[in-house]
Amino acid sequence: MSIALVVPPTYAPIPPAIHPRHADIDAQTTAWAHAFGIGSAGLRERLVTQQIGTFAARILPSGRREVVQVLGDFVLWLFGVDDGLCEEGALGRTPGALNASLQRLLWVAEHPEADILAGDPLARGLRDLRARVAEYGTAGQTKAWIDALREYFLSVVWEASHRTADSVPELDDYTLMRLYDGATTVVLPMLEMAHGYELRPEERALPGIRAAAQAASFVICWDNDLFSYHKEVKERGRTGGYYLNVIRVLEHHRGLSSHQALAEAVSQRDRVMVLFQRLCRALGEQGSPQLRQYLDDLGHFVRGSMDWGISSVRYTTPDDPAALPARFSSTPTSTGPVDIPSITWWWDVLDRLDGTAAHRLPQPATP
Ligand code: 3E9
Ligand code: MG
Ligand code: MG
Ligand code: MG
Ligand code: MG
Ligand code: MG
Repeated sequence: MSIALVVPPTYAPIPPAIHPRHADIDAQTTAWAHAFGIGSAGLRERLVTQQIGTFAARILPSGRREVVQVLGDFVLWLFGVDDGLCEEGALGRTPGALNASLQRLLWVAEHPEADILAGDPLARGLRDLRARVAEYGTAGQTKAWIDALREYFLSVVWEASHRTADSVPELDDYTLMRLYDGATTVVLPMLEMAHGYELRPEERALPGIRAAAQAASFVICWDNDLFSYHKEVKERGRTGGYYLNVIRVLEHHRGLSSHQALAEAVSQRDRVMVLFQRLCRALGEQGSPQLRQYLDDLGHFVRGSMDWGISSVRYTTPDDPAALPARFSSTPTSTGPVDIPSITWWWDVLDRLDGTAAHRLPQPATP
């Protein structure tokens, strides 16, 4: 029996917010899960208590109502895949077969006309989500969403290979995997759709914008690793004894105790949160209105994930409560770059943005 980890209040420079229709959105996500029969009956009964629609309402506090609903239903669907197929199911220990199943789902997302998986609840749910994404998004955003789904699927197969081998990836590989298998990148197109703008390709490709989006993903995923640690350790019975989060990675590869690993993970996420804020400030000063909206949306995604993470029964597990913070902190535990080779370029980008007074984002050509 391990000693319970007490997760401290983490640094939150972004204020909380929630969509005024959050209660309806949450109720409709529950109805959607039942209508499409997502997950086994047991998994579905758990998922519909976890306020996943409320989570969507926190991510998009001022988003278009219909798109917030798409996001709520989609996140529930993602948990149907992540919990049901990857973490609790037999496929999670057979990466090749998991990949085959996920590629079939991807085919449905890309070609909803295809006559496959007609009776499969996850495929039917995905067809519905695909139709709604195409209704509220542009063709470019629909493609971006499908491409992000492919990235997510690729990363969960990578994770399944570690589960199968009962291995723990090193921190740098874990980071690369986690920035996709946390499914944050599949949410990004919905931020745009919910506010009726579309980033220009040259804006999306800017190093600062890529770094800001990835930094947001990092904070969201590290926070999840802190807040879900108790659940993940506790659920080992359901997940065949395997779990993977940054605390386990730091314990395993650096020989840290769980308390030391927790402190190190908090320090990493605080450093990236500070970086995220600085990137947003530097980019926002010169960016287009849609770019400023995107940065604002990323901030709501980060803060909404924190507020949902400390309050959903998914993580609080009231029958055996997790020691989660009841509030957040206004100061970071540390600042400065995080020593993970794959991501140190984020700080180089910030230095360039801060150091280049004449820096200008590309503007649309004037006719
Ligand atoms: C997260 O990792 C798995 C995703 C499928 C969660 C779906 C949520 C989002 C798309 C928004 C991002 C929010 C996060 C990362 C919660 P993991 O560790 O399997 O999630 P768990 O809830 O089991 O800790
Ligand atoms: Mg997972
Ligand atoms: Mg999980
Ligand atoms: Mg459309
Ligand atoms: Mg987790
Ligand atoms: Mg706002």
